[in-house]
Amino acid sequence: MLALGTLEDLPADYREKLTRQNLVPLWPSLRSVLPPGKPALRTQPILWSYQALRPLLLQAGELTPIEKAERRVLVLANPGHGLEKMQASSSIYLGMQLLLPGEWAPAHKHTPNAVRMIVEGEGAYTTVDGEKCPMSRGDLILTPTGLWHEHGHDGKDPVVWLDVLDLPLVYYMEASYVTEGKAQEVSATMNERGYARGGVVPAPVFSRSSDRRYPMLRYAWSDARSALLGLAESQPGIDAVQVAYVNPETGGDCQNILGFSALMLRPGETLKLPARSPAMVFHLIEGGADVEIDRALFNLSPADTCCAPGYTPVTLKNRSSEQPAFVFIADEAPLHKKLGVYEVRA
Ligand code: 1HN
Repeated sequence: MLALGTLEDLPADYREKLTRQNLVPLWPSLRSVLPPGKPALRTQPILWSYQALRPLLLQAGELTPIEKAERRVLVLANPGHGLEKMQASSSIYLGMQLLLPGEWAPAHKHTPNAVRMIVEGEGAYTTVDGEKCPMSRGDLILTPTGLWHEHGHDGKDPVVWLDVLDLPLVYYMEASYVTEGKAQEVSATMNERGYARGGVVPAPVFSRSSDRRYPMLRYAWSDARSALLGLAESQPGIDAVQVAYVNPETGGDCQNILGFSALMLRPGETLKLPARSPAMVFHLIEGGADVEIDRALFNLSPADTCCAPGYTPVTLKNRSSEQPAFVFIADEAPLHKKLGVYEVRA
């Protein structure tokens, strides 16, 4: 590839004239915005150990009352983007949130989409669009763009969950903002019960289809886990024992920008994922797994979280030859597919 002219090749007075007119020559920067063959990846493979972050999160509970935090979160930031950017990847934000017994995180709605993956503790709930969603380990709760949400806690022990948002992308788009509100009235609990069996959906008065854009807000871990075990048992030849969290009315991704799935690594299984353009996040729900990303090797224990840049092959390995391991995955695939830049490399 031909070497292009640099800024220094240009006379200083010419460069000054350009700057004064808010003009920039493209050629000195062309190779860096359009590198050959593969993008320049800022996202680094990073592991956030739960054992290391948990005491710091609990300490935040002592240092900062909920009224002074609104959301008490330690952000899982990728140093490749600069910690202050609060990004795990180009489009994924991750944070570990702590809610203590009796605390309340007030209602608001915002343009970025969020999901919560519950990590530990019982008795907390989040109310989304009037639906009260109880939180237990492994449950996935959606807070799609524009829906009111608030969190409460009637239990006895601290509750922690992993927040996954498309905030970096929406912020980059200059489209990120919040609206504060008052406590919601609970109008429904457990709407998801109507969708608890694949293939049958609520059809009131025979008029199929819900008028809700997000008909299902809570995906119980007990259901996802038994779906994975059932899949492993009924289809022993399947490449990957994986289920996607989808909109049960459309079968499509459950949110617009990020995709979510759960993976079971069978005892002794090693799973090689091809290099794909979207970045990915892995959060271990149960068991023990090794994750190899480029030259990085992470040994995940339960509640550990790691991220992989796009265009990079990933190998997942169950450390146990007797027990399955269960992994929650978030990725940027819906975004890449909608924008037409999605790639899988052999
Ligand atoms: C948010 O609304 C929550 O509602 C958590 O719990 C984390 C991070 C950035 C922007 C909004 C929540 C968030 C957030």
